[in-house]
Amino acid sequence: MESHLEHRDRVGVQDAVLLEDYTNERAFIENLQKRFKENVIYTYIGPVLISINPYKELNIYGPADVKAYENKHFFEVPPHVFAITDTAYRSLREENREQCILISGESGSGKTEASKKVIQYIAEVTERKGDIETVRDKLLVCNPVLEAFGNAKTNRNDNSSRFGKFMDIQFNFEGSPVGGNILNYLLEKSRVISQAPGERNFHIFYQLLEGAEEHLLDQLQLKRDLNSYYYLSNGRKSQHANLEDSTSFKEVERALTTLEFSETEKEDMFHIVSAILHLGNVGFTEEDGRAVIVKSELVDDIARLFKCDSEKLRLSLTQRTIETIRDVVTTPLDRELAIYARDALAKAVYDRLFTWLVKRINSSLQPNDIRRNSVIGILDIYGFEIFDRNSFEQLCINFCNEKLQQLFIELTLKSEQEEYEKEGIQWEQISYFDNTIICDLIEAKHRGLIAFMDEECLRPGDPTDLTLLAKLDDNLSYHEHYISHKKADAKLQKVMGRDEFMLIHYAGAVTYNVKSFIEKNNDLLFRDLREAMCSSSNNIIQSVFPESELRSKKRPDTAITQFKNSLNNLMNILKDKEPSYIRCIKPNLNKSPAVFDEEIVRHQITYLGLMENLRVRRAGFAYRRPYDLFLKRYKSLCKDTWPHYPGSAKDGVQHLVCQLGYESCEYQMGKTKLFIRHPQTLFRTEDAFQLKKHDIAAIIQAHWKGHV
Ligand code: AOV
Ligand code: MG
Repeated sequence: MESHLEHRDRVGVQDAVLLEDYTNERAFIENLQKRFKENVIYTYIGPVLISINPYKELNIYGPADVKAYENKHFFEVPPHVFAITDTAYRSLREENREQCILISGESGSGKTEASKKVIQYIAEVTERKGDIETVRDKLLVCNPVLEAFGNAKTNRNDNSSRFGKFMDIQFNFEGSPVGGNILNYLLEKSRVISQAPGERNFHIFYQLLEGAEEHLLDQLQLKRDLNSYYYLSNGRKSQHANLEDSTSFKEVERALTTLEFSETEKEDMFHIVSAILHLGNVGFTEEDGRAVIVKSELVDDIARLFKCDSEKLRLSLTQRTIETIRDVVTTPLDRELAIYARDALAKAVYDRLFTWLVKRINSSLQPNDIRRNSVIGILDIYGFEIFDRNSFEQLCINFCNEKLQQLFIELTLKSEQEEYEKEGIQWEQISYFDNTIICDLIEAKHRGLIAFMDEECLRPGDPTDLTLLAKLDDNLSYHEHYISHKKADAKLQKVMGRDEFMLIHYAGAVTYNVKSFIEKNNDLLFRDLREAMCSSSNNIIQSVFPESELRSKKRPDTAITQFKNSLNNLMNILKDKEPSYIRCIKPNLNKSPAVFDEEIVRHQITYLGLMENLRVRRAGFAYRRPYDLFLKRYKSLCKDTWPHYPGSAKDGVQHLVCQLGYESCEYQMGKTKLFIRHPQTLFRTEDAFQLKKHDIAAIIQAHWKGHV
């Protein structure tokens, strides 16, 4: 049998707090690498789970694995996403504490996959009967639908989430799932009209073209040829569809059925998707400064698919009506503006369709019983992104990651401190990088980047992307995390464009190009287009383009302000819950299962603050166990406590640690828990326990042999 020590040599330690030199980054990475080589992708820092993307299917999520983690205490089993989930689920059931599982890491590191494992685990360990079975099935099929409409291939990840989601699973008092709810965050809708080289549009377009039955395609007037659609090809040769596109479409159709979408709803959805594809093919020429639609029949087809007034749609693509206090003025659009209007319509319709879809799924997940249920929320958002060219969308995505990092710092460090206080234990403060300074740079009232951006967007006159940049440069260059072109050193100036600014994020420096910032932030849809959509009799379009919107005179908040508000709401939701953390890391940039690129991993460890996390965890007491659990596990190591200790668990543990020869500086007795300073102490105890278990097993075996 492999000894505990030999095992440790081969697969490393399962909790980084057990590393002898916990300040040594090299040792920390080596430990992860050792484990990765052995296909062990999970490691802890105390209660935080680190997950390294294996980029291959591992046989660790089967029914036997679920069983192995069910109702087990965290430290009795190897690190796993199931262990994190089981702990959260038990805390919810037994202590009635609301939970959230926060998954972070950069694009392609495995967040979405981890979130699916969490749901899978919960689905498998809960009862299968009646309504609960139905809820369970529905929870499991939300993902394929959301991913079809909200995920796309990017250069970082073939299945990249282009929206954020916070999914609640609601449990009744017995701990059975009775419903769910999804909050969605800012979909990257610009992808509908164009994609960076090598990237794709949202999966659903390809799935529909590849996987739909002939009669559906006929009905939607679609051809099975990706290159026929400008929004999929951008004038280049289109990306090929994947083999999976067709299978995924079948899966989406089945999922919609499970979620109880009606035939009409499905039909309405696919009509909209198809109309958007056709819309991209509407071309314009220009006569006397007026845009003229090249193929007018195409607009008739689109109007048929949108079930809207064809003449209204045609006009809305070529003219613009502005209502002033005194009168109504209609002006023709030139070719450029007509293209802008067409694309704005495609983006708006897709974005609203996505929001409708989430709402519709939510209505299917609503629990029958409206009594107060407790929830486990799972947060899976788009990871931190640094592309060659970063735009408004990356600014929003990276801001979101800053907020999450801030929450991580607050909750892990704060909760650590609180626990010491609660248990009456002394500890020393550890310094760490607090990214609040960057969050403030972006979101502070009146003087943050968002405030200046909105000010410029809403300014009368003619704000442009460049006047916006000038305003940001003027007002923010003093800040150490904001680098303008002027402020940049000579080397940086060479690579930074004059239409760019740089933010030093917690995860690295990102250069943002301001092109289209104003347009994307204003997010306006000409009134004529909204009117055309309001004339639709497609139920979905009717519900997402209500007539009341036309009557409202109030200008909606800008895109980034809406996003900021929804993020701050989310932070408030999360703060009330007990958090668990999964920190995802990608081992290389090539999606390769065999390569552990130390530099790439080191970078992520740095910005995720994992070394600081480890130092904080170790600064005080690396290990802590409730008295009863510690006693239960190790009572066989002391004759006074074996098989039962007559007094309190705390006294029992005191006996036990004296017997084990713990020095007084090595541990402290808290109110409910034993705190152990150095992990080696616990190691010695665990080794002694393993030996004893082995001995006892041998004795029992010998005993039975003697009987045969
Ligand atoms: P992300 O959610 O973190 O990126 P994903 O969860 O989509 O990343 O993972 C990217 C890909 O890595 C998946 O499609 C799988 O091929 C592979 N992968 C990840 N985790 C595992 C695992 N546990 N086992 C096997 N393969 C895995 V983004 O959504 O881009 O930020 O916006
Ligand atoms: Mg994802």
